[in-house]
Amino acid sequence: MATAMRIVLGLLTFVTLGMIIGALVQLAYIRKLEDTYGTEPTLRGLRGIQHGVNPLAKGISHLAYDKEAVILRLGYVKPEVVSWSPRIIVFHNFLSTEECDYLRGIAKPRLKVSTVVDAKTGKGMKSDVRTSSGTFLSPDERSYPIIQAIEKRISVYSQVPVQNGELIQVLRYQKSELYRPHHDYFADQFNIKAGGQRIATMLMYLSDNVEGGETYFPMAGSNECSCGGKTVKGLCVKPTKGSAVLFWSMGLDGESDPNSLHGGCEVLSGEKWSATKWMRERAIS
Ligand code: PD2
Ligand code: ZN
Repeated sequence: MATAMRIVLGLLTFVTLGMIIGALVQLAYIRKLEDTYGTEPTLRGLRGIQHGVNPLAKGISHLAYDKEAVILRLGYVKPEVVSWSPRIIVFHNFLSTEECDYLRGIAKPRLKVSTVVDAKTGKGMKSDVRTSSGTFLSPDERSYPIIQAIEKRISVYSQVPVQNGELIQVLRYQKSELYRPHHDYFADQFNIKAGGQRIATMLMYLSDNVEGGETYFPMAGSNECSCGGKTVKGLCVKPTKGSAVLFWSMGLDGESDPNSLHGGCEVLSGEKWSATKWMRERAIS
């Protein structure tokens, strides 16, 4: 009898220990997965999206376990070269919905009427060249994981190091607001002191349901397109939430490219939100 009891107790101990070890192994595995993605809500959100909605995810399910692939949105971002001279490329699905809403959310409480740079002083001044409202992200915000992911993505797809990028500027255009055609490169010496000339711009669209508000390149080809409801010659990129347009202010010859002239067409209805990353020749100290 005593022997039978000992056998039963031994078996019970064995089963209980097995269950405890199994649970610990499972916990460690979940922990490891969390570490791979980061534990921030953003990356968790990205993981969810990576698994679910996009049919491409079926063929690339292994990417959902690769942090780098999540940051770069591999399998989602779709590049489309729309012009070679000036050099313009549209990246469809560049930002997730969550990233767009996050950028708008942090910018909204501190929007101010946009300014243009005074060539003599380098200071911002109000102008009818640009009637939007906007704000720059702060240097501190650059350390947030979601912003770091966006900045890394911009640098990889543009091949311009993160350190050469200015702080992201978030813009809001309401009905009848616009940004008249201009060059992003500087015409003065003052502004190029730190980091040199602006060489490229990544413009990311953060909202949908906008009528008008296209980004317009008058020197890109001779097709016709609609800019703020008017038919114009050139290339117009529609603001679609999550997509981005990268254009180069510098030609392949290394000189500023006057054909990179571009503007933000008048918004006819809805609110257009965008985020701009200007990139320089060198690291900005
Ligand atoms: O928001 C735009 O569409 C736009 C158009 C032209 C933004 C800029 N330029 C810019 O930020 O340089
Ligand atoms: Zn511009």
